[in-house]
Amino acid sequence: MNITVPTQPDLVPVISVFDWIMFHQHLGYTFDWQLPWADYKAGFGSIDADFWLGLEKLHLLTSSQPYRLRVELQEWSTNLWYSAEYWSFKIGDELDKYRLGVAGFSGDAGDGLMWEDDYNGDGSFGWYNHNGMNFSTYDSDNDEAIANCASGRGGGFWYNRCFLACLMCDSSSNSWWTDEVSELYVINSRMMIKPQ
Ligand SMILES: [Ca+2]
Repeated sequence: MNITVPTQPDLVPVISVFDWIMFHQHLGYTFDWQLPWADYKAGFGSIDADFWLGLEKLHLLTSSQPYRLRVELQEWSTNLWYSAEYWSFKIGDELDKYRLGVAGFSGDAGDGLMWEDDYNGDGSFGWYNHNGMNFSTYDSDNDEAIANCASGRGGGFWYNRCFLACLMCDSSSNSWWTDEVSELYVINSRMMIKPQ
């Protein structure tokens, strides 16, 4: 199907499933997600393979009306699929480094994007909370760490200091870790949005 993105002249081809518009697809570990800011902004890949719709389109869509987020993940060792949904999903503009805003979690994958706990047991509360984080790429460091989180992980994401979830990373970092479910190493994933 094709969708209209506010202020954009051309129809945008996407895959939709039950009115969920797929904006991310990560299949296996062959695609190189280590791409620059300009590519994550504009989008890349193919809708029937590894795919990223683009941060600017996500911003324009999610600022035009309220959207939900659905994340589907396949764990590499068990091949089991898990899902996470957020009732609210909004992406800021480029001046705000396409900041991630999610709320209202449900699903059996666990809440990988809003991690508030002290994962290391050393007072590092909130270091891995992706909600409210800027987007970062290897050439645009907007994360909360001294180093550039994207440089060593193989792709862009809404890194904090740095991450327990990344769905655009290489095989060693592509993951969705939560405190509700055991650590998921992700081989295949999709992210989708749908109007509320
Ligand atoms: Ca940094």
